[in-house]
Amino acid sequence: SNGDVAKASGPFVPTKDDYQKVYDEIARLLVEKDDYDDGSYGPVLVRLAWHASGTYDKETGTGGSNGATMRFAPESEHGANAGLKTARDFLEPVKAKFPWITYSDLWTLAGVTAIQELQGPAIPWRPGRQDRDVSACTPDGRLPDADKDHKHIRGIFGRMGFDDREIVALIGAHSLGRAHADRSGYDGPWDFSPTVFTNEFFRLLVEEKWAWKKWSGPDQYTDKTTKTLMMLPADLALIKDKEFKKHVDRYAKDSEVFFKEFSDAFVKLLELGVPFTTDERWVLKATS
Ligand code: ZEM
Repeated sequence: SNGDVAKASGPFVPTKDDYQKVYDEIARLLVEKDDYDDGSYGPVLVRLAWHASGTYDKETGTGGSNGATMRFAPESEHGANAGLKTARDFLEPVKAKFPWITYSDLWTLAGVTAIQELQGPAIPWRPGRQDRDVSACTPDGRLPDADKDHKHIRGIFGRMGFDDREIVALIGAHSLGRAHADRSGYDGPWDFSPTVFTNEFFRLLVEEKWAWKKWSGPDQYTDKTTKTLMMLPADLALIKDKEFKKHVDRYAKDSEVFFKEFSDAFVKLLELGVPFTTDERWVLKATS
């Protein structure tokens, strides 16, 4: 009938099921492509979602996940984004299979997928981001430096609109992944299970003794017990600052509280500056 023709030729409006298919494809590739780093692209996908979103400036409304401007130089060349091409390239086959999804939605959804598949908290997510062109690239310097203190951290995250509690919760993502000498210059994982989302980052931060690593690379800390783990100067700022430390202690003690507060803060991070047209968020189903 004519009705069917009109329906078939109308604009494709993806549903929750369509986004679940994208989620499932990312999850499938995470398992299939396990010959990378500690066995998962998950951590670098989380970092991509964070660096795509963490450029937000609440005063000007610029930056944030809406736009996916890290596709373009100069943003792709910013020092902070070194190594994230790995994550963007990982997602290209997904974009090819589901061309209707914007890069901005795909990159944030990939961060959500990675956290859930690596046994982290449920992260409610919604689509609606639009890709923008090179003119929307953000200036360098909006992401935090690893060699700075609590004042720098509060300044950077305050510009996005985060308070102390949210800042500490978010940096708990360092439970995942590692630093790479050929990317940031730093080297090593923060904990013993870099492909499982846990509160171990916080537990180790307070329970382990951290000493300067003796090496020719940038100043970083190593654990006195095994000398196999690392902390950035910015990570140590979370226990040197009294207000930050309160939250580190809470999260070290209680994984459930950390999971809940991380989820809330990560949802907020991924939505900074996005002109959504829907209030509804979905928790897409994890594979296990
Ligand atoms: Zn990170 N991060 N980050 N971070 N990050 C690295 C790696 C990862 C800081 C930082 O300088 C660095 C948040 C906050 C902050 C992840 C997630 C999140 C690395 C190592 C550095 C240097 C990069 C490399 O060499 O590959 C600083 C200074 C931060 C705040 C003060 C927040 C917030 C995050 C998410 C919510 C993740 C998952 C990684 C691991 C990436 C990987 O490839 O394994």
